[in-house]
Amino acid sequence: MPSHSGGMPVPQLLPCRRVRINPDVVILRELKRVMTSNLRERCMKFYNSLGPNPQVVRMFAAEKGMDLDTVEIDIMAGENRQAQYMSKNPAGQMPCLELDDGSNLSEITAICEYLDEVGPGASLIGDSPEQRAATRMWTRRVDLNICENMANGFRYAEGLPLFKDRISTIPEAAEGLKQIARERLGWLDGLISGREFIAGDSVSLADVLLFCFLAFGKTIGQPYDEGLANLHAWYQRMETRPSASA
Ligand SMILES: N[C@@H](CCC(=O)N[C@@H](CS)C(=O)NCC(=O)O)C(=O)O
Repeated sequence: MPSHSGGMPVPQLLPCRRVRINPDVVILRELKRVMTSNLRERCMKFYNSLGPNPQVVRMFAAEKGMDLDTVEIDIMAGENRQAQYMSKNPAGQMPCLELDDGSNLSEITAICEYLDEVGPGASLIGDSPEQRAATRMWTRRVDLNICENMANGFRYAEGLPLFKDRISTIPEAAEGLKQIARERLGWLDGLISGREFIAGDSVSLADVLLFCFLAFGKTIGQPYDEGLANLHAWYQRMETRPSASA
């Protein structure tokens, strides 16, 4: 065996022997993880509909290389507000992920975190506590400052005919909410200067979330300002990803 010690005495590895990992065990463990994730993928049922929220999960799953079994729900006809669907998601909102044990998960960031853990492929949340915390910080910034304001701006204005009998609406708040979303996009534009992705060096949940809402914004009279150079370049990069059409 060649020595890499440069003539120095090789230290005894005795204490480490107890934790040394057998490569066969590692391979078996990885095989088990992949097989389990494939099984989960097969059994899970994704309740899908129109709108940016389900799109976030579809795009996230596509980034992970997951193909979800999908059930379509007609939100225009209010199917999501009827007892059968509300027994899965009492908020009456789309989407929802039925797990293989029959339980249901809603709220898109929670669904994406779940898929990240059980699915194959690289993590879009992070591989270390620091990366995961950074992704969650940026995701929450994007969600609370931009997506939520855009969504409520829509629900209280263009979406009012659909939402007025479903939720409490505040039509007089619509323009202000849209204005806040625009301001926060300007703030984000400065923060992502020199970055390829919002939360770090690789694509994350924060990117998927914002991309889907900005794409939606273009269709509902809330296009982002293409003069925000960093944001616009980032959006154009995101648009070229195969997952963007999921
Ligand atoms: N906070 C929810 C938001 C879900 C949401 O607003 N979904 C929209 C579709 S994009 C919806 O269900 N709209 C129809 C309705 O509320 O009746 C989540 O994270 O899943």
